[in-house]
Amino acid sequence: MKIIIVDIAPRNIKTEDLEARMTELESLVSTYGDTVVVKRIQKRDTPDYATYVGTGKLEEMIAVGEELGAERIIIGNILKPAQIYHINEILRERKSKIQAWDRIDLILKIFDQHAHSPEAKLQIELASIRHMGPRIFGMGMELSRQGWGGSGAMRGLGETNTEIMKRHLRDHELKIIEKLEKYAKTRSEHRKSRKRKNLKTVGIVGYTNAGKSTLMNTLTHKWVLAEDKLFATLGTSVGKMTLKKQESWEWGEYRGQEILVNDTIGFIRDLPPELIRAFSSTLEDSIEADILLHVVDASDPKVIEKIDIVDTTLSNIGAEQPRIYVFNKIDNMSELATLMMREQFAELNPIFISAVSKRGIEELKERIGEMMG
Ligand SMILES: Nc1nc2c(ncn2[C@@H]2O[C@H](COP(=O)(O)OP(=O)(O)OP(=O)(O)O)[C@@H](O)[C@H]2O)c(=O)[nH]1
Ligand SMILES: [Mg+2]
Repeated sequence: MKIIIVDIAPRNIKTEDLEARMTELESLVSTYGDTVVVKRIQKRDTPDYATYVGTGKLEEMIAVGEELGAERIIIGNILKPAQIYHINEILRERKSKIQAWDRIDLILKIFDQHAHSPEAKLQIELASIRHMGPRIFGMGMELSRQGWGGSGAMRGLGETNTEIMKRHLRDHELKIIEKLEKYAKTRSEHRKSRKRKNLKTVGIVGYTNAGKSTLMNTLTHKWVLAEDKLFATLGTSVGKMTLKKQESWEWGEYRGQEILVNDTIGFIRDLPPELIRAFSSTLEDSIEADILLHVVDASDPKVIEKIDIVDTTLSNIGAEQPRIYVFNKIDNMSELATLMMREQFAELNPIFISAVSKRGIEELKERIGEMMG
């Protein structure tokens, strides 16, 4: 499908930041299997109250998009319910076949496309209800404000329908939460039983596309899907790794120790907290791991920002255990660039690896062994 993407940016934004944001939005679009045909950024410091992007700009883009056969316009941020409503109104009035999504709609669709387990599907359904719900309530307000449905008795009808829809959504949400709680319970029982067996666990976390699943495969010789897509992983998978037998007596008691490794969903900037919370049972496995490997794509120009987003998300979901910063994809970088990064990020004490070429993997395993000890 052909897509229009549009966003606004403050007038003083750095060009590289702007490019990184648009590139990420484009990657999301192509991950979903679509193609960007029109791409625009409007420089303005505050979003338009009614349509986020200025209405004139919006109409102009829609016209260009229509000529090119676009079928969807995606706004690169989370919109207020009234804004998405107004944009869709404009499209309806034009009898356009274009449909409007915001960035969260797109992320949820990708989640949906990649979710395989019943648990992941439920989590996405919950997240969608939380994202879409306010739009329905917002629309109800809009309807009654504009006096749609006539006057008197009919006016009340619009509001009553909203009430019914609200209640229906809430009931549905509760049912999903109940089902998810069962999965969460099973997970917690599994964790307890692992604890009884004294099995230690490592959780792999990081920004989407950092190479978490590739690292999981390298460490555990498992075959988890790893690909150049955002949110390739949505569920969790567990594998076992064995720490190499070491001559060193210092951590000799962990000789040949088996450790469980957990791979899970990645993070991305600007995810609303209620959406992250929908994935809590999946994320709990990581939160409860003995240590975390925070995988970073070291070859990414936005590395600092992405580390910060992941660390902030982790602290928001209550993950506090010791972590190892794993700077991945060094095969993509020059020796000099890696050396400079070592200095720049010295206080994080990172380990530099390539999950693909397997450079640095032994050092990583040693560090894991030391930390488990
Ligand atoms: N050059 C290079 N590419 C890598 C390395 N590790 C992973 N990749 C590539 O990066 C892309 C993403 O890898 P994944 O392992 O799927 O990343 P992920 O963090 O699990 O991503 P999501 O599950 O989508 O959040 C794939 O195309 C990998 O082949 C590495 O060490 N070097
Ligand atoms: Mg993955």
